[in-house]
Amino acid sequence: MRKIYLGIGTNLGDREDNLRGAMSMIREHIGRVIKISSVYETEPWGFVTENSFLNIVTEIDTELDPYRLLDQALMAEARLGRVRTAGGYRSRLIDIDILLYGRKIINSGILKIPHPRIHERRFVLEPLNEIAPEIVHPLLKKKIKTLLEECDDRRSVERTDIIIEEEH
Ligand code: PH2
Ligand code: MG
Ligand code: MG
Repeated sequence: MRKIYLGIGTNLGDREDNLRGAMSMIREHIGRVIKISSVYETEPWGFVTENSFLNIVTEIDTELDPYRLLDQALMAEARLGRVRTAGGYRSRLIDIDILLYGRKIINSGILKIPHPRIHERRFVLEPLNEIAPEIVHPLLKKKIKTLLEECDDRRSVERTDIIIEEEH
């Protein structure tokens, strides 16, 4: 059983509904949900669009190995209606990214763990810091709270009152 962190983002359609759909796919196909961050309204990073994002980070216990996990994340995105096109970043209904998989490091053509841009993105670091400030990035060897302090991304990241799931 491994502790993993997934980053989830959406900037098209009913964004709250997309986040709820992603969490229910994760429960069904990926593992046990341990923690979910608040929902953050975030400015697009790396491309220009009118549509701002909602982002969350979730901690999961999974029995899937990293490649099975990747398959399941891609399948969940597809079932939630995501259509992938070639080229740069595009607006999307849902994106489910593997941020961390225990302390594992993987650097293959199709899978890079930790996610290579965690430390450059406030839309990832703010929610991750909310649920896991003390975990150490296995390559950068720094705590998430330190990466957040050192992050120079100044795009807006605002915590919202949106409830994705009631406590249970
Ligand atoms: N995802 C991207 C590119 N840019 N910007 C925000 N605010 N949130 C995202 O989830 C996001 C992004 C690529 O996956
Ligand atoms: Mg992404
Ligand atoms: Mg992705």
